[in-house]
Amino acid sequence: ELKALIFDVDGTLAETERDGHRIAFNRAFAEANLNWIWSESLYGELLEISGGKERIRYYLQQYHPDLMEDLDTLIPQLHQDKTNHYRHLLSLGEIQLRPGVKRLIEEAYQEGIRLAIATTSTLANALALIEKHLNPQWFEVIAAGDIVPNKKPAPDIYNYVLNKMQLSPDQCLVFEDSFHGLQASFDAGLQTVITLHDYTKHQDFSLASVVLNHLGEPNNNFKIFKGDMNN
Ligand code: XBP
Ligand code: MG
Repeated sequence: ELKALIFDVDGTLAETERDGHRIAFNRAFAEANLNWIWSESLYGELLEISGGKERIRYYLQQYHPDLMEDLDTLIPQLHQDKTNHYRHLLSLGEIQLRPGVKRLIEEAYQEGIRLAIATTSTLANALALIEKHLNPQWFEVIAAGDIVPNKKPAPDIYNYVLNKMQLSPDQCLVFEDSFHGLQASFDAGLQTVITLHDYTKHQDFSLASVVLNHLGEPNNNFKIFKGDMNN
């Protein structure tokens, strides 16, 4: 029996990456007088690495391996500045929810289906989006960022949510947008609905239960459907 829905944030609740996180990273770099600019296409590449701090470190290893700065100080500072810029962008209402997200979450809540968040991004960032467009109190667990040692594609964040809610994987349904997210949920034994967007539409989603363009109507084309979600 379905007891809970578990949502990823970035890419799933809203398309936060290109016009949100990416812009915030670039603002933090510019303020620190660093001439690093993450273009849309470069950012697509960098999304291979989950977590903002991890992403900056990866970028430096790839593109500025000669950098002499103390990265253990620089990265957390840049990332804190980036978080502030991101929260500011969200507070302005620059980032909207994806189609159907609010309706699904509201209706599930009203039906007594339990709700949770499982995200790689920083808690402050996840909350900024949820406070702006939804209601943090609807979610029994908001699991984010560094709360577990290993970020997605590791299953840790999903195992954490299952443990907190005292539910088994077959009582839950996950909503994700990326290959990394799907790997994480799959390895935790969970069934997953994927909603596609530009950064992830070419990824391999063969482990998903359903792959959709989005959760809205009327043009909610089924791309792939396999397995019986009622099981
Ligand atoms: C989201 C992430 C995050 C965001 C940036 O992945 O990987 O790192 O890009 O947020 P998912 P932070 O949707 O799989 O959770 O800078 O706060 O990490
Ligand atoms: Mg995501």
